[in-house]
Amino acid sequence: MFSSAGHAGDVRIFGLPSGREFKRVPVFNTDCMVGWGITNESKAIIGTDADGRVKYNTGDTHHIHPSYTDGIYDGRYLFVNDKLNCRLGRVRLDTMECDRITEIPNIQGFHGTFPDKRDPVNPDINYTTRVFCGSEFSIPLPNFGQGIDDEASYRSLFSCIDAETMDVRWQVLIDGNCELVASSYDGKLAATTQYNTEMGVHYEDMMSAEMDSCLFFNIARIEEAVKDGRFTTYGESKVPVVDGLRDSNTDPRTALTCYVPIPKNPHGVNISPDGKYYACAGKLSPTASLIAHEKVLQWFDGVLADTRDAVVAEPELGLGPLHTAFDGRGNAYTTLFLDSQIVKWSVEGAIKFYQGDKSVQVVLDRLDVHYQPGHGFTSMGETREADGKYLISDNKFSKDRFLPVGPLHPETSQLIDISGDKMKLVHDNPVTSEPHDSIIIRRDIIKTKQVYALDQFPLAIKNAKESGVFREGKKVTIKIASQAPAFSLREFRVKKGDEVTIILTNLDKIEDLTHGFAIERHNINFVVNPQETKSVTFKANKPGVYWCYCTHFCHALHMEMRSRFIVEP
Ligand code: RUQ
Ligand code: CUA
Ligand code: CA
Repeated sequence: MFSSAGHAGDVRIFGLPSGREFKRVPVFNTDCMVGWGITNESKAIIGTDADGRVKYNTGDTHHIHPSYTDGIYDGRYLFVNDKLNCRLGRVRLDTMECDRITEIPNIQGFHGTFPDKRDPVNPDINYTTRVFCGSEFSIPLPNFGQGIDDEASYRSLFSCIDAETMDVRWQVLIDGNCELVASSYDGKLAATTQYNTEMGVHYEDMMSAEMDSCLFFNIARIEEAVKDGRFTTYGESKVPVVDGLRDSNTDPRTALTCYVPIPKNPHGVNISPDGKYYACAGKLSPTASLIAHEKVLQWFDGVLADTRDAVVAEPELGLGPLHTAFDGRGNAYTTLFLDSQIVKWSVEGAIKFYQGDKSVQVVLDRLDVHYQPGHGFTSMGETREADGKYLISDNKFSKDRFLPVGPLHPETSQLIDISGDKMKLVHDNPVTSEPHDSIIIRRDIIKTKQVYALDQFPLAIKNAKESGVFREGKKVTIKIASQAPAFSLREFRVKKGDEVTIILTNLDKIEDLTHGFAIERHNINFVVNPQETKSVTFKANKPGVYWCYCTHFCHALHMEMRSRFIVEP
């Protein structure tokens, strides 16, 4: 299970069904355990300001989704959003490390995100090449201080990022905002729920309407429009922005967007594993709205007159529906935040009921969870191979459930067996705040590298004999190797005022033999895994002797694994 860790800014990896946490992968946070935000290599990924400082060292990760091939996770990448600083991060699944971060222009509140599953026109591209990103908060465009009081002109954009280059490909100007995002299995559509079709700037305004929308994007047409030059740009951004506003898209046969009305301040949108339906949870409405993919396509073909007719069911489920998951056997599981429940319902049953057959049983089971679930998700549930084994309810509150640990409580992750007719709670465990959203991947899909290759790193030294102190004016480069239980240099000297770059290569080849490197009173702390190379750059300002030591327990002589860093006055 891979979780986005909310405002902790990282990604977490858990084993199932135990719920044991294996690893945290820093992405938008600073992590002194591995040196994320400290080493030059991680800073280059995170992005730096003109002074070489990390531009943002906080983040808020809400959603995490892997790349797909043929509608199934392919083990290449995980994509994770940062709502706080509008960035998309990418984690490589072979090393489980973040390798790219892209900041998206023209938006605030980047919330929902979802990779596409195939190309809408080219049948050979049956894998993820785009990542869709919704923006929840509307702002003046461009946002340079003009138009602050012209609240009616605030806008949100829907963005598309290239999954490989991580460049922002295009954006769509829309009415309303974006909440959660989903992508279709045929690659033709992306969807986003909208809770603020009122385009309110004030809290009350956002809840004034009985109906909001699920908004659909016609990907092929949007990319045609970009190719034909039918776009604008804002401010310094070069990203093409096409017009997806309601009034500009009234002719279905040319429309880029389709607004399907649903009640009220909807939250999650999740597509069923057969690719047929989008389930939108009503949040302020006790319903889920089921929208048929085929019907939305019919509207774009000019065959379906009224967009509301794309809704094929709207079962009443309970209070505060947030997210829906599927078991691959025709059942849906919706989290009810206010009722603290998971409700299991039949998709076909709900459709029949909506068509007028009031004898069908729509709701099949309810299970209390503890307490207030946000996301619920099933094993392989967001793929064509939803296996119907497990559902996890990630609950926002644990209250009295665990040993008290002070005012900040852990949250509760509850494992539910969904293989039978009735849901069965089989395990629960505390989780450090805040696992926001997660996905469960079958373990045979994930193939990791356990040891790096030395030549992956251009700065690597191949041999301890290459280590030394190399001076160029006031710039000093120190090349060191670590090999248990010693660093290749016992001491290294620089002068006050030097700009020092330390390049450390771990020459140990054995799996799991990680070394750390920290310098007393210099705020430097990072690890190098077997055959890995990392570097740090800093100013030597304080004359004196400073011990550098290995922080990662590596050997019986781990304590002795240290060197002197000497700054001469
Ligand atoms: S949203 S708890 Cu940020 Cu994932 Cu629904
Ligand atoms: Cu090397 Cu501890
Ligand atoms: Ca609303």
